[in-house]
Amino acid sequence: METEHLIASHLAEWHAATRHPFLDAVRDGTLPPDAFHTWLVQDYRFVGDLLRFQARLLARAPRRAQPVLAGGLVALVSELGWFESQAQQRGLRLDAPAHPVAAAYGELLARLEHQPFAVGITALWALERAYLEAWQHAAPGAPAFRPFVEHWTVPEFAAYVAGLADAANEALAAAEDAGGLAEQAFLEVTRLERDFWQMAWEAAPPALPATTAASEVLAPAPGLTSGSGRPGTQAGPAAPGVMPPEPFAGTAPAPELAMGRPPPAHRHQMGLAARLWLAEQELAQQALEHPFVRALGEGTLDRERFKRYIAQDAFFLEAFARAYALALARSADREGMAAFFELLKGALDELDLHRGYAQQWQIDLAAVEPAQATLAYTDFLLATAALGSLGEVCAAMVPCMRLYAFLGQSLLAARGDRLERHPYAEWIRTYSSQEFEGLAERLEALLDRYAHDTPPVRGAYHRAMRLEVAFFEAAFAAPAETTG
Ligand code: MP5
Repeated sequence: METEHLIASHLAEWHAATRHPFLDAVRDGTLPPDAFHTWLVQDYRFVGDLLRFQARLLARAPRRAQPVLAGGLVALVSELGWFESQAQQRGLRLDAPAHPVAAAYGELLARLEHQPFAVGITALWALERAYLEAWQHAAPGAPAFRPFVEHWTVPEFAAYVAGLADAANEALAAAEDAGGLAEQAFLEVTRLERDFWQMAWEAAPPALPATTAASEVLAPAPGLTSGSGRPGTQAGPAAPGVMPPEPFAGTAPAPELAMGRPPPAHRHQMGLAARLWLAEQELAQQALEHPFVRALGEGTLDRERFKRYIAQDAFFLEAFARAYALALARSADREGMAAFFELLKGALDELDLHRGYAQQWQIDLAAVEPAQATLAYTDFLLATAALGSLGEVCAAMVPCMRLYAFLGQSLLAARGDRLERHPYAEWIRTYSSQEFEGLAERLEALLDRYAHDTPPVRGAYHRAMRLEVAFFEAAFAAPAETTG
């Protein structure tokens, strides 16, 4: 029996597995925080179980099924990291005990290890295909849930599911006597998929950190659903304490939870931008731990240093905007032009923010003398934009966006999403905002599109990362009295 035939023969069950009020609520933004949190925690556990299952399935896979299973396995490891950073950004913990439905799913996977390969690969295809269709059903998703919808609806994921179908069909054709067991496994998967949504939908309030209100846990950043350009400056709501209803099982969050959020990695085939960012985690951490950034996050940075930094940053941003303009001019297609146009507009908006700062903090932007570190960066950017390939230009520009999104999101998360009476709240809000994350992702998509994994591209990305750290270094080292 073929995979498509399995779905066609059990349409009602399939429908129940892939359509659920949970998914409707993801689409229209009405999903209760508890339901989302429960799903996130339990699905993280599930993916852990799936990883073990898939590793064992790969160990006994026929030669032709190895590539798709191995590729998926690598992606599952990064998916666990992605879950961790999504949870961290939302201030959610992932270490709750298994719900009976998640436990039952884990048991099914364990049982399948003792069944023919054809049965295991059919079950794997079914559960991935169910997720593809379920999240397609929720698309495009309310802004708070969009990263999740995208995660399971990108073309790479659909291609992965198609690859699993091929492997399952080949295995089923080769082992005809496994058909009955495969159909049974397919039905068990569909039932558990339905139960999984239902479990989350009916969730009792999950364990939350003591300082996080349920209403705050959904959005990675304030202003997320405002759709209003720059986030406002008003303080977030005071969070009433919510005590965990039961003791946490397992260990405290691992230290690597503080790692950079990988860009929306196409989990089943990590893009170049995602790989470049992962390769630069050391410099990303160096930037996050830099005394300038740390003091900025804690609100203890002295005003003169901040003013000086803003003045230099305004100078830098003008060059950055010009680099976008050069990239726009060199785009071979309308899509690229439109994307660079929007990014250019984002950079100009950011410059407006600096103009606002300049007024508020009495900085004369016209009188800014660029520092060495600033000139090193702008010269590099403009030279690359003028002479490099379009892929190299993207590689030179992405670090600025991705790093600042990372810094903004990390600094906000470190403060438990609260910025009342913080002198640099607006800076943190800007760079932790969904809008900024969207711009970073947009540029990363252009990098994935135009760049190849070549030494000049890697070199440009790495150089920009180093220049970013040097920029903070200069801002911190600058004598406080000589503000620009
Ligand atoms: C998947 C999932 C898809 N994450 N959770 C459930 C309950 N079913 C299917 O697996 P993957 O590997 O995350 O795409």
